[in-house]
Amino acid sequence: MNKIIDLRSDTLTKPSQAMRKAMYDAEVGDDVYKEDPTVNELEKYSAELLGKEAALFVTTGTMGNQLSLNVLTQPGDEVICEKDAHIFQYESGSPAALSGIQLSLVDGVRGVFTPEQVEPLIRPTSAYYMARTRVIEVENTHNRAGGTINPIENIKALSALAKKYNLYFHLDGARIWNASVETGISPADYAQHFDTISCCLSKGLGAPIGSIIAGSKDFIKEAFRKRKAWGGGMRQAGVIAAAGLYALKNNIPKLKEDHEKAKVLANQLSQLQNVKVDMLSVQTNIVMFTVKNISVENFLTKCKDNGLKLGTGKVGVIRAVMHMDVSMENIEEAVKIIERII
Ligand code: TLP
Repeated sequence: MNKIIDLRSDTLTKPSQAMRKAMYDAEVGDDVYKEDPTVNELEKYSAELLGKEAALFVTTGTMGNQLSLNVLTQPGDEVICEKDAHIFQYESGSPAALSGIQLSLVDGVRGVFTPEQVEPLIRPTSAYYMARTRVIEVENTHNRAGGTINPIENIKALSALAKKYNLYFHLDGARIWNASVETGISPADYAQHFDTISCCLSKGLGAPIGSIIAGSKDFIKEAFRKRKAWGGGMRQAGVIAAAGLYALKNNIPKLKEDHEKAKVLANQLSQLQNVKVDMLSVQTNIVMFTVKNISVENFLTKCKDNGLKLGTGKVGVIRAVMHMDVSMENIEEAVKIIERII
């Protein structure tokens, strides 16, 4: 049987031989004592890459976001984010469960909201009977909107608004690398507008585990303490940090190939009858589409039976995510499978 083409997520990538070699060779120590040289190197390298004072290696993107929000807020505070933000849709209700905070949702266009939409949601500091607005959160690229990029001018304007109201500005930059290779704006040029940032090593970059959070020294000091309290203090974590370092040093430019695959897939799908693709949302490595005359469930099962695994986004929407373990030939094959089914 042919290879299964798995487009459910870019988290599915498996470490390459070269990455495994780096893991095998990694020098390790106990990171709870801050004595793992490879974790220390990854944190230093990431802080520099993101132009921040300090960085911390954490287990997942979810932990990165939630730990950041926990450090930035007090129970009863409010975080403003987009209605399809990962922190709202896909993090198991953790803002409420772990930090006792609530989210105030903005209806963005392809995941992007403007300062004009946010300003009326910021609660007056005199209103002691309301939740206290504390953080504005942006996701770039925006997963559920289809990997869309938040324009840098909009980010600058939101950052200015956050400063005006003395709010923190957090970036869920799980896929900031994708935004960066597509726009040519460096990760540090994005990160400079935010107080805190969380970014993933285990998505398109191909590492098996791990995310990074970055910000001021004080922020990271507190996050380090809380990471331990949440059970995220790892010991000889250098074996996985080595994979992250390898990913950051070698795999960022390769993401461009994933974006090309996404464009090819989206273009070819958009020509099929009974398939609809919002081409404006195809900006990086994700393609969202809908199908007519067949239920999503039935369509996904038939794809799977024919060797193609796809996932879902919003209700009724199918998600295909490009990554380094699928080739352009695989994408062309995927189109043929979809064409046969519909
Ligand atoms: N996204 C996963 C699923 O949770 C949907 C995926 O397959 O895309 N922020 C963003 C923008 C993300 O897309 C994800 C993961 C996370 C945070 C959380 O990362 P992990 O899975 O490492 O906790």
